Amino acid sequence: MPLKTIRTKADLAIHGAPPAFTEPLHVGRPNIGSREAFLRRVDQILDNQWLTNNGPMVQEFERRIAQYLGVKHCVAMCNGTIALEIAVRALGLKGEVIVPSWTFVATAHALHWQGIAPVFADIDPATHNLDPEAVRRMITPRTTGIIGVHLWGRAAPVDELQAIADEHGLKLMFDAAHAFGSTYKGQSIGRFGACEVLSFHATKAFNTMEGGAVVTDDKKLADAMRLMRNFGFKGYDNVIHPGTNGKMIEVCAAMGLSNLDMLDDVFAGNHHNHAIYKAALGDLPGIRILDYVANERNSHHYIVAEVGEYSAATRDEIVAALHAENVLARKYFWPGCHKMKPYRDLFPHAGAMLRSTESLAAKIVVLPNGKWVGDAAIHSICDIFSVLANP
Ligand code: T4K
Repeated sequence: MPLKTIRTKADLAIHGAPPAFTEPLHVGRPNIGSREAFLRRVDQILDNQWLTNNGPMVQEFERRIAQYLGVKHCVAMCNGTIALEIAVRALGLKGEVIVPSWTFVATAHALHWQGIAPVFADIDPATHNLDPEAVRRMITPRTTGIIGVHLWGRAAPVDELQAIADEHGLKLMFDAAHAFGSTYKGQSIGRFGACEVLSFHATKAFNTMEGGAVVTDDKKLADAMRLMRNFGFKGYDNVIHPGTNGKMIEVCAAMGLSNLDMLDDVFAGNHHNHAIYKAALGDLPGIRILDYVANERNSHHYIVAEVGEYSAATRDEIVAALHAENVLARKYFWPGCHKMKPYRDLFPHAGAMLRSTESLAAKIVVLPNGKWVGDAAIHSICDIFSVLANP
C-alpha cells in the first residue's frame, strides 16, 4: 500500500517528501501459483529420485505446453538463451542473421556467441517490432536467416517476414520469450516460422524459475535439438552429435506445471492492471501507453509507457523520480543492443540504419505489473507520473 497521497510536485520524494513505498516495487516480481501443488510435485520428485535428464515431470511439462500451444513438439531447456542458441544451431544458421536491436540482449548474444553476426534491422515505432522493409534493406549474400522477436508479447509481422524469408531462401525463427499465451491472427504464437523460442524466466508472466523451450511442428528439428540439449547422446555411451547441456530440471518443470494452472488468473489480473494504467496515463501530454491488439490474446505482462516530447518531464527524470519513491521502473531495452559494448565495437555505425530504435530507446519506461501489484499501488504510480508529465 502507498504511504502518501501525491497531488503536487512537493509531495514527491525527489523534492524531499518520504517515498511512497517502504519496500521496492519491482517490474519482474514472479507470479507464483499454488504452493501446495508445487510442493506436492517436489515431494514426488524426491520420492522418484529422478532430478533431471528428461525426467517424468519435464516430459509432462513438454506435453502440456505443446497441447496448450497446439504445436507438435516442445523441447524444454534450462533457459531461453540456451534454447535460442540450440535453435540457431539446429537450423544451421551462419554468416549473418537479421534481428532487431530493440530486444533483450540475449537475442543478439545467441548469435554472436556462436560466431554469427547479428545484423540489426530497424523497427516500426508504432508496434516496436521489426519493420519488414528495414529487414529487406539489411539482406546481403551472407544472410542465412531472420530472427523475429514478438516484443512485449505483441506478434511480430509474421506473414511479411515469412514472405521475405521465402523470397530470399532464408530460415525464419522467432524469439517468443515474451509471447507465451499470445496469438497472431487467432493462432497461438509458437506455431510460426521454422520454430519459436520461449523463456520461462522468473520475471516472465509464466515462469518455471529458470527455463525455456523451443516449439516446432518439425520432428527432425525437434529430434536434433533433443540430442543437442543432452551432449548429443543417443542412449548410453553413444554420442552421435555435438551438443551442450541445455536440460530443464525436474523442479523447474514442477514449478511450470503448478503455474500453468493459474495462467488465466495471471493474464486477467494483468489485463485489469493494464486498463487502470491506460485510463490514468493515456491522456497525459506526451505519454502513450502501448496497447495490445484487441482481438488477440496477450498476457498483458508488460506495461510499456512512451514519454514523448510533450511531456513536461523526460523519461530519465520520470524514472529517477519513480526510483526515489521505491518504484523500480525499468528502461527496457535501452539503449538497444547495437549500443552495448560488444556490438558497438563490432558495428560502430549501426545507428545510422536504426533511427526508430534510437528514438524509441530514449522514451521507454516499463512499469510494475503482476498479480501482486494492487490497484492502490498502481494509482499511486500513476499519480507520480501525472504530477511529473503535466506542466
Ligand atoms: N529474448 C528476450 C526477448 C528476452 O526478454 C529474454 C529474457 C531472453 C530472450 C532470454 O531468456 P532467458 O535466458 O532469461 O530465459 C530480465 C530477465 O533476466 C530476462 O529473463 C528477461 N528477458 C529480461 C527482459 O529481464 P534483468 O537483468 O532485467 O533481470 P533482473 O534480475 O534485474 O530482474 C528484473 C526484476 O525482477 C527486478 O526488478 C527484480 C525482479 N525479480 C527478479 C527475479 C529474478 C524478482 O522479484 N524475483 C526474481 O526471482 O533481465
